[in-house]
Amino acid sequence: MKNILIIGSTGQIGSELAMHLRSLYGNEHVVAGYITGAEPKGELLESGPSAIADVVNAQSIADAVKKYNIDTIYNLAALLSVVAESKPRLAWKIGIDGLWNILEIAHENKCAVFTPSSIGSFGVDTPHDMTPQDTVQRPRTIYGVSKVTTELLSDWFFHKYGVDTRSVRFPGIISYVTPPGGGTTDYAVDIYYYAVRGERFTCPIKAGTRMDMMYMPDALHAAQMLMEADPTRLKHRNGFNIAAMSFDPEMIYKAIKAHKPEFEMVYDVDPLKQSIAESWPDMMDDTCARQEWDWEHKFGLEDMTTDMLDKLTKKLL
Ligand code: AKB
Repeated sequence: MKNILIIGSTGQIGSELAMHLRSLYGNEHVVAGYITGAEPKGELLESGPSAIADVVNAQSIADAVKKYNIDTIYNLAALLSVVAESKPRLAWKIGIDGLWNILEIAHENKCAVFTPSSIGSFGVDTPHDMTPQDTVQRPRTIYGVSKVTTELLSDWFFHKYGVDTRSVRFPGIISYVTPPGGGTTDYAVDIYYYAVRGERFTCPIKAGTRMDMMYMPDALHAAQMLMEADPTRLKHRNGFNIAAMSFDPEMIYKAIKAHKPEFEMVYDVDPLKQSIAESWPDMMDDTCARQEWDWEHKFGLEDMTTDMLDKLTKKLL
């Protein structure tokens, strides 16, 4: 039986991944790791164990791993792209020094480790259309630099010490549960909140700027599927391109307007977000994930929009 530690369990992905994995492996087998000031609450707190697991405090992670006999770590600690640009040293400390701590503990305790990479690991020189699995990765953001390093360091621990490291390059993740904070793709979450509240949305990304996006249930499924994949089939490890949908602001606006004809969107482009968005793929080629571990997405823009509007209406109104 798996015993899982989720680092960053109160964040955007962590909070839902913890509940998803608890429903699959049993509540007592999934420990919600948190840092002081971001303690689990409500269902996450009540449904299973939780422990302090701060990536910059290696001892706290080692203690949680030993106490709960952990064999799998999902490492979701990171600053997102926009906020990382204003706090580059902190982004590195959490993303890379923190990852090093986790990988050493994983080596000592024979744990498998999932650490997400991102579309942010690509840059302006990368082919943007059907971005290949193996291609140029020369990002110019600190977020991107740390994601490329995440992939390489995870590979190194696998080749050097046999640590079972795996990762995916997540697109922008859209969910109605825990809002993201400080990302370039956040607009694609925010727009639904404005639509449901009946407010006009000001979009910080230019019309025509496409990025890969994914609905949260697919993202959770991808992480779990990859960690369960047969290792003998994996030609790649860190990190797999995974894709579900690609759209620009006009396309998501139209998808929402089909449900809410009165909804309005205007533009006030944020130069930092725009330059980051333009450096990222329009659409990744995820053939390797589909071939090596049978990755399949379920949600496209239309069905995600129907579900988001429905769930957010219940949540907000
Ligand atoms: C961000 O926008 O920073 C993240 C990402 C795509 O990695 N959502």
